[in-house]
Amino acid sequence: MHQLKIYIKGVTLLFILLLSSTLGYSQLTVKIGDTTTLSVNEVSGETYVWELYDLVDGIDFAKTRGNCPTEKAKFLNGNTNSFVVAQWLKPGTYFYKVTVNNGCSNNIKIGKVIVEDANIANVTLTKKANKAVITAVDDEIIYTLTVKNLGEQSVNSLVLTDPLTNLNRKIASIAPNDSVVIQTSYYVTAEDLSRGYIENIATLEGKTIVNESFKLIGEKVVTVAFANLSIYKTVDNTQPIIGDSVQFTLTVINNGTVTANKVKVIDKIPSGYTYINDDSNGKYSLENSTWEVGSVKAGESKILNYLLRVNKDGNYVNKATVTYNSLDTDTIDNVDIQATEPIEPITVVKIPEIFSPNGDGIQDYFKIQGLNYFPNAKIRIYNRWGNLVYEQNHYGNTDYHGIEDAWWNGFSNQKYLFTHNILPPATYFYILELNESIKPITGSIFLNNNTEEIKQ
Ligand SMILES: [Ca+2]
Ligand SMILES: [Ca+2]
Repeated sequence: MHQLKIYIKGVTLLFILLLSSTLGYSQLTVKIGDTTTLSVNEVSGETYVWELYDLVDGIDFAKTRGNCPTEKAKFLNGNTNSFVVAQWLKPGTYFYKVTVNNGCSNNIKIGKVIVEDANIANVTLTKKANKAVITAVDDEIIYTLTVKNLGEQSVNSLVLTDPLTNLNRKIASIAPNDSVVIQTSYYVTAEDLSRGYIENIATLEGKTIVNESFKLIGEKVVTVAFANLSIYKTVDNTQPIIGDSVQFTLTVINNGTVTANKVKVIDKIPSGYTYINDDSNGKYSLENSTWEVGSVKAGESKILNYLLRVNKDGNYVNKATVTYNSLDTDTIDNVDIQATEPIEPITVVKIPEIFSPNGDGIQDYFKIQGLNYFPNAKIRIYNRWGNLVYEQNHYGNTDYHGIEDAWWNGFSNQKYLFTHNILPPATYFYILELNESIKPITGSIFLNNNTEEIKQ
């Protein structure tokens, strides 16, 4: 027979306990969520009944059945063995009692358990996106979801859902101070672009070790931004000579705040020109009339030069349009037009009818105005009997021949006619080829050494 005093909430209770010498009194301090194995020595033929109490004021343990609700504390694997596993679900002071029956009499043992509060459900869910801004349909956003257990107990039966990315992931358990990282991705749609943002909400649902449900929201908003491309088209000569070449220059500029990807310029060469070459290293496709520019960062510009021959007729208005794989904030500047007004060669080439190679500084050479447009011009000059007296490639090209020798000075340069004298005054006949694509110009030039007779 033992007398035991147990102090609860300042009230002294006196119990008369009937205990065998093998059973003793004990006191435990545990944390909420903990499980505790309780046991007595097992003796063959004995039966055991364990009970839990949370209200003990004035009760007689020997006569009162366990009164603890299961939401506060419970046995996990039954209560009729020599050992049991108790789980403590709410803070407070509890008692357990085991009644041992040896076939003749009951012996009971009482124990006290103080359950302290603990941080059991400190779970966080964070969501990050690999980009803050998306710019185009099919952009991929990778979301990283991190679930952390900052509490002191495991959390269990977690379900993480992220409807936008079709994520539905079960996580069995996360131990204290542990975390789980899950990545999920999403491809941008046209609807997202027109909305201007993408809001992605993930939800984490789970249970604490004491079976309390919790729910967390992880949110991430990605905004939409568009590039602003513009194109400028220039030409090095707005009044080219037919048959000559002109260089067009395309400049694409991104005036937006984000990179434009898959930038393309459509530039169909109109019928008034024939393509010669370009400096894009193959990025301009004549067949598709397309310059594949690629990516253009904010503030960046890309340039293409291409050379065209001016045809005798056709459309000389040359248009270029720039696009990329998303919307442009301002499409007015995405098109530019550049035209030329080609000139007939004959209108720039002015051929005199007379020259006087007498060294007086006036009309001493057979100079042809406008030949600077035709650096590859060829001339052949014949006398009245059809004999070739002078022939020159790059005629009038002072860069090629120098000032002295660029023009005919009245001497023959044909060996069989070579003399130290100027050819006799007469009418000579020329054939002038400006370039390969223009019909040769024929005419006559009067060589006159008599200054008096030269009329301006
Ligand atoms: Ca634009
Ligand atoms: Ca002269």
